[in-house]
Amino acid sequence: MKLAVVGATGLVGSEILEVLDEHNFPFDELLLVASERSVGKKITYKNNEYTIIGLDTAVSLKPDIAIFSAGGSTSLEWAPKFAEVGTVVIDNSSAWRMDPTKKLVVPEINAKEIKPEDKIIANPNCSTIQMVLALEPLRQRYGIKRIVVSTYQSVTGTGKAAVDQMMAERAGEKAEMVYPYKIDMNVLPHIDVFQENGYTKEEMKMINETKKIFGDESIQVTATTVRIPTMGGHSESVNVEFKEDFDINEVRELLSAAPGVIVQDDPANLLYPMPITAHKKDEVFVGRLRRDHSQPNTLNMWVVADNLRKGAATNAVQIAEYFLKHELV
Ligand code: A2P
Ligand code: 11C
Repeated sequence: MKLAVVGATGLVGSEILEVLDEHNFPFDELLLVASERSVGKKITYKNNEYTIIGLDTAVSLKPDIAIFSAGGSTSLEWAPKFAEVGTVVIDNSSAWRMDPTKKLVVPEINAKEIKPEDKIIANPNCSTIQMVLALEPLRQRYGIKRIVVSTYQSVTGTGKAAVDQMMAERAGEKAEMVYPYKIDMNVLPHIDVFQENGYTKEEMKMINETKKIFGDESIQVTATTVRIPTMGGHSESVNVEFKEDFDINEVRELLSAAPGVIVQDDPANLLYPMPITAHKKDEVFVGRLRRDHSQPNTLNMWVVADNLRKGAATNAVQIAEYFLKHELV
């Protein structure tokens, strides 16, 4: 089993290495791949020293699985080259997500759709993954009509340079600007680029990816995505209208039994999900469960997950584990 991590020097790449270690992912050989700027640099991982290699070299070594997290343009250009030599590519970028020939996978929801001939699998956007995972058990039971989501997203979603901007601002130092405005002590109602329809690309990802993962174009979704000066994970206020009415205790039971979901909902004891407690955890945390009394069949929930974990690295590693478990590589 030869595994490549493309973008190994980045925030998601480093998280992938951590998750592989924690999950005892069984590889015989590990290829760490980054841009030409990093080729030749050394990384110590699990007491072994690895030399960063470039994409050309990595393709020539024909890994069985390559987990990509090096941006959309790298994926668009290189994922097909890996697929051509027989590598299964699990891609964290948005490059292939809405391609009708590619599967968009959250393993707990739709891994069964994966076929042996699938060579490029798309990992959804972080803010989409945590929302759909928390909604899936409720969708199965009550059916979903409409979702209204507002997000509070960590700077880690943008990458290393954004974390550096926030920390420099916090330290009163001159910051390299990644965002159009200061991010520390501020809130930006703006993630990714604005589209002609007035929504940002991040908002449209949440809308389109949710329908694709649930395999249901009839679900109505609207989103406002917001960057806040925090690090441990993304938070989301989710208002969901079901087709059928629900019982709030049953909602709690369904969520408590759902794989990968942890209910933290005890307001009397001030227990609710927060990025600081979700940080470095693989699960999605759900709390503030309460009926929306302003219309029938509608629930409010607060959903938090480490965006670099279940939102990116963990989900990708779980897809790789699915391929191994089902002998698809
Ligand atoms: P490098 O460190 O050599 O620039 P982040 O999102 O945290 O900034 O990380 C991006 C990751 O993607 C890094 O590992 C980065 O490598 C890698 N990367 C960026 N551009 C390319 C490219 N053209 N080819 C391969 N890897 C790339
Ligand atoms: C953010 N969701 O928090 C973005 C990061 O499509 O994979 C991930 C972008 C993507 O900024």
